[in-house]
Amino acid sequence: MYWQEQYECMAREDLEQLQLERLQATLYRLGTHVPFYRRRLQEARFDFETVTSLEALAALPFTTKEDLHANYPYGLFAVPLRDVVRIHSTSGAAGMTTVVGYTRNDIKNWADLVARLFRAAGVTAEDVVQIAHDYGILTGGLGLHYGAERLGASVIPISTAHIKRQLRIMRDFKTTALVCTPSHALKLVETMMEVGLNPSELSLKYGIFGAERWSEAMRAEIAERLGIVATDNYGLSEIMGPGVAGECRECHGLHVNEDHFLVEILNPRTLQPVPEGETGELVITTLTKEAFPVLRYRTRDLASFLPDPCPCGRTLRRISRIQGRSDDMLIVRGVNVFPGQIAAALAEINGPDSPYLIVVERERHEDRLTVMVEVTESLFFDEVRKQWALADRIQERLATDLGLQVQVKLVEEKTLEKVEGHGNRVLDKRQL
Ligand code: DLL
Repeated sequence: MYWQEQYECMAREDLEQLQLERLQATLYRLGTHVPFYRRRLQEARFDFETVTSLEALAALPFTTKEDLHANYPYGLFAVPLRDVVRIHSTSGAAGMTTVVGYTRNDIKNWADLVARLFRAAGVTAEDVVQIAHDYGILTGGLGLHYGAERLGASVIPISTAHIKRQLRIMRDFKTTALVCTPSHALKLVETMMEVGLNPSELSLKYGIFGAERWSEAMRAEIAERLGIVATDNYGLSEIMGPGVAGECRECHGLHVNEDHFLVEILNPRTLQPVPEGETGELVITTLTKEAFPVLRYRTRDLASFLPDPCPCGRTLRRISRIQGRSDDMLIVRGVNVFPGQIAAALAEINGPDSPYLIVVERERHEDRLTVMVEVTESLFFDEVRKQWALADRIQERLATDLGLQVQVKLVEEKTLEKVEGHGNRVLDKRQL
């Protein structure tokens, strides 16, 4: 049931010693190889000699998404590109994209950490693992793929398209583990009903779900309708991708891979630790990353620590499910979307002050993002062709910037004032 028992079940004292040594090495790497961090550490009057315990972390500077953007694309890499064997990225226009790199050793560690989460969920080398995350520049597909292969499972890299084909393959290839977002799993269940495929015709035993927020109610529904054990796993590209934390078969909290990541939970306003068990923002420091180490990265994801110990025997601390965000990021079909990206594109195309509203809905388990844009009276009553051309331009631009198909609806001036929830320009109608 373990993949790397010596680390997953390590005595706390030994783990903390290992973390300290790895933190020292990471700080050295950052301070000597990355000018941005050298400056930050100098500004904080940091002295390597003072890092004699993990408490030293509290005095170190934070890293934010804005820092990553300001150093686009390679400014925060700690090794020359010749040592980088993989590059991933999040969606976004140039300057709003996060670019991350991996050395060969980073890829090896990543595969092991993902193998841990598969193993913790019950998956073994005997299993047939079908991965329905996007196999592209995002970290989900390839990250999970390498981990499942490392475990020795038979991996089907089905990716996200052609839902009926996914089902046929799942039945014919006798898939035992389904890996995707929770909403994609529900979409599969619904399509099964439509095409008359009975879950008993499948060989599924495990569902390994992550990349977006979900609830216990969703877990119960997926588990029951597919007859599987459904576990949650969490990760983010800035830190590594999937494999940062994952649930064991207790299905009660996600074990953080603490030998590779140092996690703090802080009050997002005061940036001080929250009292034990309370919810705050996850702040993560990488301990082994070579190409793209990060110091105290503010993830903006909200969670709490769960009390020790876990009956599974792992000593790695657990966090709760992700309960929300401390910023306005949305996740739409597994893709991170910042309302600011949409605002910037609209400002360029339709003028800086044009009112808009972003509406996110989940219909038949599929997310839909619609951007409503107010246009001047003259255009609204003008030729339909001109309206279409504008809507097309916005749609194309957003598809490029976000990596996501978006619906664009042009509306008459002053329409949006009347829409409920307009205050923050985002109306998220999904019930999670
Ligand atoms: O979503 C990595 C991943 C892929 C994790 C596949 C698990 C499975 P990003 O695209 O950088 O990376 O998005 C990271 O997604 O900051 C969270 O807000 C959210 N997120 C990821 N996993 C979970 C989860 C991948 N289990 C952002 N529950 C993170 C809730 C999640 N939110």
